[in-house]
Amino acid sequence: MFDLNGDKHIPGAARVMQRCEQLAQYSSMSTGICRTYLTQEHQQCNATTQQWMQEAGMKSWIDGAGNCWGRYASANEDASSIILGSHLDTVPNAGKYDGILGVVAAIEVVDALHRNNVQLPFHIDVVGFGDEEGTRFGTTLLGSRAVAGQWQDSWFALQDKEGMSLSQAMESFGLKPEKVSTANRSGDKVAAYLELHIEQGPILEQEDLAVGVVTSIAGARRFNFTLEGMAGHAGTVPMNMRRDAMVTAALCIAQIEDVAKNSNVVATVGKLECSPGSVNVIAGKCQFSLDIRSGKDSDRDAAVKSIFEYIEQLCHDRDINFSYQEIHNAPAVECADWLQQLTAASIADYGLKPLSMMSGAGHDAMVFSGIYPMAMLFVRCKGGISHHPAEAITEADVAVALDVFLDMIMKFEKFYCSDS
Ligand code: HGY
Ligand code: MN
Ligand code: MN
Repeated sequence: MFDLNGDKHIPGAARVMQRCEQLAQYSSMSTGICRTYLTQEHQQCNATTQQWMQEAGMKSWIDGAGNCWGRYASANEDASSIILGSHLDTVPNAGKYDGILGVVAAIEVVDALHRNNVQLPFHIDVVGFGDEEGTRFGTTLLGSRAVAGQWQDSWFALQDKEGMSLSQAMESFGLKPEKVSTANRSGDKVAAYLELHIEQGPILEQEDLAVGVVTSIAGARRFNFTLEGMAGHAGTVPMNMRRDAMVTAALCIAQIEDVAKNSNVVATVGKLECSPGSVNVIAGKCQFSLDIRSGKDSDRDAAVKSIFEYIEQLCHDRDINFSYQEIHNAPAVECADWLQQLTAASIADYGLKPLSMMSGAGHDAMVFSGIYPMAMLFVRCKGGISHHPAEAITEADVAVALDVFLDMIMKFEKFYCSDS
């Protein structure tokens, strides 16, 4: 393990827990947590995060996409950076730790370096991405994709449920849409991107381990489907003459579950809207979402093909018009071997079994695959619950994760040189 002038442990776990509580207050919900991209809650969260970064000895700035950065500079101005990142936005009615823990823990690690006046051959850049979940505008990973140089100008026209466009939201946040490309760091000297994140699954708890090594991140595809039949009087239209969009959607959704249960994928229909939405009117229109993922893109794409074949045939048979929009498509990615070894070495030096696992959840780290070497450190969460207010971690596990994460930074150069 690292040795910061004999300081074997970072005292910051309690402060990390308290700071996650504090950021949870920045929410658009009166009870519950919802913080979405380019909102006033995002603004408040950035301001507090910047203050903590500055207190930890970092220079801090907001980039052209609204991401919050801090740099703990190396004495060597020309040094490469190690980026420690995760996201500050949430899903609706979220837990306190998905994304947020990774940003707050990274600041705590830098604070330990700063307090012990540790000089590194690398800059440490901490980033809190403004949008990973895609809650407000539907398309995900907007913040990290801006940094990766993958911003698409077509996104400016995306609208939230109030009809505000992404470009209008950027302007109201104080950003200039035409300057979003200034967030692009894909050409910078970056030695690695590392992300500490809750597991959002049950494995570490089952194995009674505080932390784990991530091998790969599942590839996800997301769709919005629209089925259009014919609204009609619930009392007078005979059953064999109906073009009922709701029943057709229900059959599709049941089939999606059946395909997923018999494939190497997970599939979720999380959103369903039908209209006109009256008890005595046959539903003329139904819209629903599909999120489908796998560790193997070919398995995922085969399942998508099977689902589409079923829906197209069913809609033909029931005289329903079927249309769709694919709103997200990210391939499964592998974490860099040498960074997995670094992570495992720090976990082992802490005296724990380094357990490796795939991430079924998507993360900002996946955006940087092929751009920077990337890796993730998972932290146990209670019952594997996430995207839910019951999301929970322990201060003891955070203490372990902080020590391991700091140790990874202290060991980094040895592993980096061995790979380059
Ligand atoms: O959906 C996901 O996997 C991530 O939490 N955005
Ligand atoms: Mn999430
Ligand atoms: Mn997340």
